[in-house]
Formats: sequence, C-alpha cells, structure tokens
Amino acid sequence: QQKIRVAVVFGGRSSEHEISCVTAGSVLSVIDTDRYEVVPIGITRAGGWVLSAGDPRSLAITDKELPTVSGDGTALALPFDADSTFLEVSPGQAPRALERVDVVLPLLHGPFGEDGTIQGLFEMVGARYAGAGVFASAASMDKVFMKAMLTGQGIKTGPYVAVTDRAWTRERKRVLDDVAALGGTVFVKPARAGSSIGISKVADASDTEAVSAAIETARAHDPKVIVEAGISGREIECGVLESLDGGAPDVSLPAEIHVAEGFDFYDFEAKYLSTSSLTIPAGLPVGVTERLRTLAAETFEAMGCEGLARVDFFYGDDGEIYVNEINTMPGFTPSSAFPQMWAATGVDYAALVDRLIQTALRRDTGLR
Ligand code: G1L
Repeated sequence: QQKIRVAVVFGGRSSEHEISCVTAGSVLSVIDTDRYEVVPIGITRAGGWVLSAGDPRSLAITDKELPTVSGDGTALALPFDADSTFLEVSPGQAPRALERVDVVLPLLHGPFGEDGTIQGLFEMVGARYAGAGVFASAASMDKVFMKAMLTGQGIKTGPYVAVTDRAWTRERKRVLDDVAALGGTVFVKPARAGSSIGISKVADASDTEAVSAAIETARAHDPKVIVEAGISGREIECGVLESLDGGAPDVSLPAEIHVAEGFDFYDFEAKYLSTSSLTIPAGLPVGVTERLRTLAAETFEAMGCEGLARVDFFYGDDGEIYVNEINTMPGFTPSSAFPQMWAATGVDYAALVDRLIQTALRRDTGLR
C-alpha cells in the first residue's frame, strides 16, 4: 500500500527559526512511518529551501546548541546518514518540492509563515496543508483586523486603538488623545508580529511621553501598531481542533497561564526563557468553563480558521470574558500549552499530529 507523503516545512526567516526546528524535531519523531512517508523541508535564515532526508533527533536542543537549517544541511545534523541528500533551491523554485507530496505541515512562525503568504503558495501549487488558510492566517496575524472581525460578529474583545503609520506621522495628537481615553494601563504592540517582541506595558494611558516611546518601540517591528487597554483578570486559553466529520470544532479543557514572578505580562522572555506555568484544567466554575469553550469554537469559526488554533482569553475581574487573541500556529512542542491542553483532554501528541494530517487531507484543493 502506498504511503501518504507528508512534508514538514520548518526553520524559516523569522526570529523563531530555532523554535521551529525544535518543533519539527518533535513532530517528526511521532509521525507514524508505517502510514506516512515524511519529507522534511528546511528553510534557511536566508530563505533557501533545503530538502533533507534524515534523523529528527538532529533537531533536538543539545548542550546549549540550538538547531538551525543551513544551506548544506550540516547544521541540520551531525548524525545524518552519509547518503542523505541536500538540495538547496531558491524560494522561486520551492513549489517544485511540494508537487509530489500529499500534505504539508507548515511549522513556521511570523512573516512568510503564519501570515498567509506560504499558505498562498500551497494553494497555487495545489498542495493540501494543515492549519488555517490564506485569509484566516492573515486576518489572525493582524491584531487590528482580528479585533474588527470578532467585534463585528458580536464577540467581545478589549478596547483598543489602531495606530497606522500615517496616523502616527500626521495625526499624532489625535492618536495620543484616543490612547489616553482608554485610561489605566495599556499594552503597546506591533500589530502583526508573530512573537511577543516589541511589546511594552505603559502604566498610565495619559502619560504621552511613555506612550510615544512605546509606540516607537513597536514601530521598529511593524509600522502598524495596536494599543490595547489592560484588562485585569485571569489569562485563560483553549485549544481548538477542526472536526474530523464536518461538525462543530472540538475544544480542549481550558488552561490558566501564571506569568512568572517579576514579569509584567506574557512576553517573549516569560514565554520561552523563564518559568511561567500552566494549570490544566484551569480552576474555574463549570459555567465559566462552558462559556469559554463555546466562545473558543465561535471565535475559531468567526475567523474562518481550519485545522487548529489556540484562543487566548481574559476572564475579567468583572466576570466578563474577553477574547485576547487567536493564534493559528500555536507553540507545538510536547510541553507547549496547546499539546498539553489536548493531552489533558485525551488527545496525546502523536494523535494530535495525526489528526492535523487527517483534517488537512480532507481538504479540497480545487486542483485535483
Ligand atoms: F501544522 C499545523 F498543525 F498547522 C501547525 C503549524 C504550526 C501547528 C503548529 C504550528 N506552530 C509552529 O509552527 C510554531 C509555533 C512552532 C512556529 Cl515556530
């Protein structure tokens, strides 16, 4: 029997190159090779595509060494088979690498990974792929469009001000007035950054100097910035998976994030470098858990998501539930929140990877 060919695309041009490589190593190590033939495809920091056949163990973190994708495949791996082949192709030729696979798992963060661009490339070559499509990826990546889409469909998100490049250049006073009107603490973020880089917390929305400095910091990462009102409450998240039978999406048990002592919010450092912890399931009244799970499925559908997503909430001290964001490419190592929430719900890591492949295979490519 012919095996299903699964391409795992990883590495890439973002700041989370290494995290992507580590994730690929975990995914490759649990894919059932009796049923699937795996084609690992690495993308170098320079954007070159490297086709490789090799050992997923080479993508693990070793003594202080993070894995990466290099042009000749060497860094992919010291323990590679002698007959492994590495073929570097330019992004322009990349589609050729995808022509003969049945499904793609795009394990890529940030620009060109989760913003809909690589999904567009998959669409054009007729490749089925796991996760959100072009529109849902792009709309979920941009916090301003995400909030507009959710608000427009009756899903509550926190108050915010969008700061476009033009508004900041030409209507700075109006922007600062709008921000001041949010009141209290605000978070200033690049509107489309994949990771948590460039985020600042400003204790007083009417402190125009501090707000301006924070906007400039965010603008170094993206000319479009969002300023969000701080919501005092608990940070809760749920995993969502597309149904295998065309029904409503499935939602995991909720997790609560406890940000490590000394960190103001769940930023890059708190997320990857310190000791933030998760409680699964979050200790919440049954009614609140059910409201969260329903809202997670509604948010997934409101954004037009497919495959999987992690929906992050604030459970406000006022008893209201606000959607903070939806992440179409959540952290995906076995210890990340998304796999942990599903494990607690009865879907282990290998089953999760299998389910993502299976839902992707059900898609209609329109081409074949
Ligand atoms: F393939 C899936 F399922 F769609 C998928 C794609 C990407 C799951 C999880 C992720 N996550 C990541 O790629 C990352 C957060 C590790 C990027 Cl660095």
